[in-house]
Amino acid sequence: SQIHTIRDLYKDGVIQRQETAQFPHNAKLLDTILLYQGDITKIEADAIVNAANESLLGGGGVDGAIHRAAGRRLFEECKTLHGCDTGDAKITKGYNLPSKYVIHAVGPVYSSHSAEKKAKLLGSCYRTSLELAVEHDAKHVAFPSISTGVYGYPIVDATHVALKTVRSFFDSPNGEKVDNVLFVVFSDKDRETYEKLIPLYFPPE
Ligand code: AR6
Repeated sequence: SQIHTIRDLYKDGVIQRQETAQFPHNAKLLDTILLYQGDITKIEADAIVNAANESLLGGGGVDGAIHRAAGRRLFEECKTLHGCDTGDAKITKGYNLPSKYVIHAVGPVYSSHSAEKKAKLLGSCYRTSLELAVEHDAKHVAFPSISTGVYGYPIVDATHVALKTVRSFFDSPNGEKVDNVLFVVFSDKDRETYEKLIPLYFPPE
């Protein structure tokens, strides 16, 4: 498998770039969290999460890449949603993407909120996205690092929030309805951050 599980992290810690990635089947506990370095639009999951803005009408970064890869029909469906509040998420079909759904989550602009408020809003993006995944029976969900690009959230702080929120989701009653969460990172620095922090929230047995 080209996807790296926590078990792999403990083995060698080396993540290779791959053009496409697929979720492995029959995930066990340690395989619930996966890390992948590359382009999220190439991932075949049930749902990929988009780091969108309140308009839901596209932009740069991962949002631009997702809209380009999904095609015009994604934009047309997004127009019918009438935007989305920060900290919330809305779901669409995936159109030309390998994934069935796109969950459009709106992360906080780092400079616009108090420390406590922005962490709450970012956590809410992850939690709401996972609840939407459950409602649509999406069992394999891929997240980019929301808010850490244009929106300026420092990667270490944002990764703590992401991992803490996903961990509490897996510990909640709905947790068993999602098989895997794949964190998709672009840069080496982001990958190293996730490699370092994942074991804090998902320790080996
Ligand atoms: N696959 C995976 N990750 C990516 C990709 C990709 N194809 N492209 C970029 N990233 P950003 P934000 C990483 O700026 O901070 C947009 O204009 C990127 O390196 O995309 O939440 C929206 O419309 C970074 O680590 O999202 C909003 O206006 C991470 O994805 C605004 O930017 C998130 O960076 C949202 O800003």
